[in-house]
Amino acid sequence: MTDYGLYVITDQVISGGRSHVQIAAQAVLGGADVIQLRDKHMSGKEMLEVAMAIRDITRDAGVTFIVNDRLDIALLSAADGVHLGQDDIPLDAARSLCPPGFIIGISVGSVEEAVRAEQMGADYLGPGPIFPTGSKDDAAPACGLEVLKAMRSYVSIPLVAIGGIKRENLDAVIGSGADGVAVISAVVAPPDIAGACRDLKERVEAAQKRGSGSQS
Ligand code: TZP
Ligand code: MG
Repeated sequence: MTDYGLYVITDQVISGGRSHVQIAAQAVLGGADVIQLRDKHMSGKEMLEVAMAIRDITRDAGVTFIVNDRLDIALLSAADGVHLGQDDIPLDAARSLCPPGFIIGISVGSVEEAVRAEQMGADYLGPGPIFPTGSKDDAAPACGLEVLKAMRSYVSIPLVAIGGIKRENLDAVIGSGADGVAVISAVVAPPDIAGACRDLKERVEAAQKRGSGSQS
């Protein structure tokens, strides 16, 4: 059973010069449960090297490793899974290339998308953006906590909420049915990435004790 509590997405644009690998290493130190490598600009060659380095770090620490968009890079680096958006390779096509147990996560912005992705066999969903975000160029308008709550009532696979999540609103996100929170700026922007992760992880765990997600 994969723990999605604190799901950290790497981003070299807002990291103050720190690389994907450095971000991942710090996030693992700070207790992240999942690391997602996300880069919209890197060459395949460079991304595979980075993915392999993050695979080593996460494997040693027992942390789940997911690659955004690039199923080829995920498979070649022996990542645990891939995260796909609504406009990426369709889930069934992706699944046909994956080994057993490979994780496929899907971004969803509505209850309809969430139900469809679950029916097609997604392992977890990334509902969002929950709040406004500056970390995704083409982000849809924020869907808010009400949509998250509605998704929770319609699907039973893990929900890893994303978009504008930080220490101040994290309790409400978990309290609305999320099993975990996916964050970029809340941990990648601060000078102390490991410290920011520790703080968020503590809060996720406390909120999980109070609220309830899918429990899966
Ligand atoms: N998908 C939906 S919102 C988002 C992505 C990749 C960006 C999340 O970044 P932040 O800084 O945690 O709002
Ligand atoms: Mg994508």
